[in-house]
Amino acid sequence: MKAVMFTAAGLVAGLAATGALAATCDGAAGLAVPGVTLTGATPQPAGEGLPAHCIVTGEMGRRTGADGRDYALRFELRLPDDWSGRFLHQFNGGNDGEVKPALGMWSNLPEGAGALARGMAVVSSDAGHDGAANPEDGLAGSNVFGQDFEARRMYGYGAVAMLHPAALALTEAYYGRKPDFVYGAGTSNGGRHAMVAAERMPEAFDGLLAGYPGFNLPRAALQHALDVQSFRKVGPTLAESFTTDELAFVSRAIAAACDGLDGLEDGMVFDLAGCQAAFDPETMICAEGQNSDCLPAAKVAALETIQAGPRGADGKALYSDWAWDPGIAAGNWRFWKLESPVPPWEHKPIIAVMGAGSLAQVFTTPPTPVEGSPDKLEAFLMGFDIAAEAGKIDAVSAAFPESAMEVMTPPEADNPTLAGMQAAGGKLIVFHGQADPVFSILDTVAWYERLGANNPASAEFVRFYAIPGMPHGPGGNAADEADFLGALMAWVEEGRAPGALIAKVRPDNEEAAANAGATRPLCPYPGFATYSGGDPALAESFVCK
Ligand SMILES: [Ca+2]
Repeated sequence: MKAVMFTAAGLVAGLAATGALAATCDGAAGLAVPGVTLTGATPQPAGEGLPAHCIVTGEMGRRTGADGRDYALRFELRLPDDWSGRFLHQFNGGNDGEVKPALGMWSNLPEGAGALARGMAVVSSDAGHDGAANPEDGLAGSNVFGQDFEARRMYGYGAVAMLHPAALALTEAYYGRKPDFVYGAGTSNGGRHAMVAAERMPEAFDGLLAGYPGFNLPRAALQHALDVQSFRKVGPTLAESFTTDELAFVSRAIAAACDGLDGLEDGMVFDLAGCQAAFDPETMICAEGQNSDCLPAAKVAALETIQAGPRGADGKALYSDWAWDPGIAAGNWRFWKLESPVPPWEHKPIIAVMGAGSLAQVFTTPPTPVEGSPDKLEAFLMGFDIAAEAGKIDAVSAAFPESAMEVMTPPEADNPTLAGMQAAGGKLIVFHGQADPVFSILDTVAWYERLGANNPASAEFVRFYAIPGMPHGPGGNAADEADFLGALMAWVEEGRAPGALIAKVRPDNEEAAANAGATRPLCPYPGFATYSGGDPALAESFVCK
């Protein structure tokens, strides 16, 4: 049987003078790739900054799970009429479970810098489960798939491995030739997918982009239990444990100790390492009789416990510690730590239980079925004995032959070499917000430093950028918009290794209003931007130190 059939006559209209290959959607639904069932092919006219393209939809691997639920990997592949010859696998965030539009666009990228807008073919999938399926049993909805091992495995690494060759075969069949360059990119859980792919599928990608990656996701989920248990010691509810004003005070205290370390008091702390040494949280404790611009000792202690990260019975870190950064005042930080809406209760007063369903049902073995109501989810986290139960993220059973850590993380996450990627000639760019409340930038720093120690040549194919003030994704008082994808393309295609990238304060970011319009260099870690004189709004007034 032929692996790829090219069925539609006239599909390929011909090569344009530029080298771009033109094609149309006619007949795309007739493309045949083993294991793929196509469900549609819809032409999309040019508009909203996107070129005319064809949306091919389909699914793979339909099956009934061990839990009796139906599973399939659903995807969409967007194929521009004027194809640049590039392909991008879009890795999605959260719990997956949804075929996000295959635009290859993330809000850190400047307008027009997304993959489809650049003429790339882009594929996106739900990673093998339907998160919208509302289970009638009342269990935490988007995490229910975690009770089926194969669905966990697909979410962890199986879906990318299954879809990637099939999507490439469809792309080749559509255009009549293979892509010149193959990319993969994502943020959060999608950044995790990228880092997993760098180790598990190093030959499949010429370039990978990992934004604020949750590459130790099960460990990071332990933090949710620590957060809830610590916050509830200082408040009757999570949302009341710290007020917006109190977190703004913490932000000011951090800035007072750290902002000037980079030579300019602009609310952005570029000297990440210097700040961790310079800031003493206990200076925030109210003196006797003081009741403003300070915090009660118990609240400072709660923050210190949270920032230290979860610990085992032996006192050793189970995940990572967390960076002090003024971005702690960002709305996104509060959203993730203190006021997460949980569908379908998004209109109710809100509690932070975002990670509860995942820790219960996806990241521990055996899974613990938890009802999806906010109080049940919070109760699960309150009752989770971190020191005693953390081992469940490494546990296996007959029904779960690989642990959550094995399924979710890059195999060498604790001791990376990226030797496979090095041999294959791939490139990897990682970026992470210093105030990320979901995945600690210090975990990414530790990973990067270990990589550099294990494999000094990694400097030739891996770059890491820390973004001051940025929480989990764009936001905060941050210059968080930069063309990471363009930098990756220049590295892969022209051999131009990325140095400082110019980042912009996004005009719609009200939290960065004080720096509206400003640009800053993002320096390859461990370098950081330092003010060297001149207009403080301009990146050229900074050098990488
Ligand atoms: Ca500064």
